Amino acid sequence: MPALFDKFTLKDITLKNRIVVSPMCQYSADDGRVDDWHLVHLGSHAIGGAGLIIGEATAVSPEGRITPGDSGIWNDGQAELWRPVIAFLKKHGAVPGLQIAHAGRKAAANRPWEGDDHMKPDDPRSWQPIGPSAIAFGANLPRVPHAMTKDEIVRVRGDFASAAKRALAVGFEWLEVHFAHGYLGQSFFSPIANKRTDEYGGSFENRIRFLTETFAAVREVWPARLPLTIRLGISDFNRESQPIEESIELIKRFKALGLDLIDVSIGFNTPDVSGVPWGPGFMAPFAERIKREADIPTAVGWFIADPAQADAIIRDGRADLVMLAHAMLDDPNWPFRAAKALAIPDAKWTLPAPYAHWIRA
Ligand code: 536
Repeated sequence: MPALFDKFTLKDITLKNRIVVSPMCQYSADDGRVDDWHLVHLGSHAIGGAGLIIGEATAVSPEGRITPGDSGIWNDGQAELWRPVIAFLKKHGAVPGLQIAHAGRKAAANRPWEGDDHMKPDDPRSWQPIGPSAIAFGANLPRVPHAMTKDEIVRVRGDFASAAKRALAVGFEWLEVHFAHGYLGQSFFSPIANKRTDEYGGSFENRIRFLTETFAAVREVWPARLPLTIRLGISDFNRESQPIEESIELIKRFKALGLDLIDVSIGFNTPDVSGVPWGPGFMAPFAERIKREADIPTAVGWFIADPAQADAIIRDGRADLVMLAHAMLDDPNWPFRAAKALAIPDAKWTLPAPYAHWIRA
């Protein structure tokens, strides 16, 4: 079995190790436009030694933003601004990836540090959220979404494909479609959020239709030589959630449509997350089951911070990649720290030469 610091090849892309910087919303873009904040934030992780760095959930349309500060890729000008970020990541040995997203009924929220709740509907910065059904998430996100028409479903599917085309044009080499955390894609799959009575709701076949059609539209424009992944919320860990067996069947369908890897995450379609078995690496056993039953490479995250645990997840074959978020903010040089902890030879060369040459050990 490989280990944390072994290479990983998927399609034509090889990562120098199994450490991935998970997409982390910065809520710091102006009209979807990334800037020097994103360059320094993501650049610090390239310096730190991560193999793959995935840019934050980036909206495929203006109403798909979680907050007014989300990055967007619904026009070419926004896409162009990623070029310096991509160039820096590549120059320092990290593969540049992007997560494309639509927040659905969880859209039009305040930045977390400004309330983490829906903006007031009469706030001039706000907009009408959309979703599969006119059912609010609840709690801090009480706004009732507009139930999407079929024309809107077709439009958003096209928005995802256009976003993927732009991501490719500016040089991203890895693309992740966000179908987790109660956002639009995942909310179509969830019987909690989706009560439609047309061909996009009800049965398993109907609830997966928006996701499979959207994924197929993205795969059509994203080249076969580059990895295309999905972050899927496999369960809400409550009685109303779709069963995990349905998620595994859906992953098999995605695989048949050209999915290269599944990034295993949680549903979060309701504010009540009391059933989630929280703890460092709690998703790893689910990733392992999916890897085995759907026969597909997996990535897994959630509170993984201990190098020995990250290494064990790879060595035990539970996942092919580990996704780190909080741990990377705690220490952007986490890969270097992990290399030392795991007694990797020449650990200091996890860092670029201008840093490594100073380090004695
Ligand atoms: C983590 N989050 C994920 C986000 C933004 C908000 C925080 C995303 O995917 N864009 C999270 C997910 C689910 C439950 C708690 C925390």
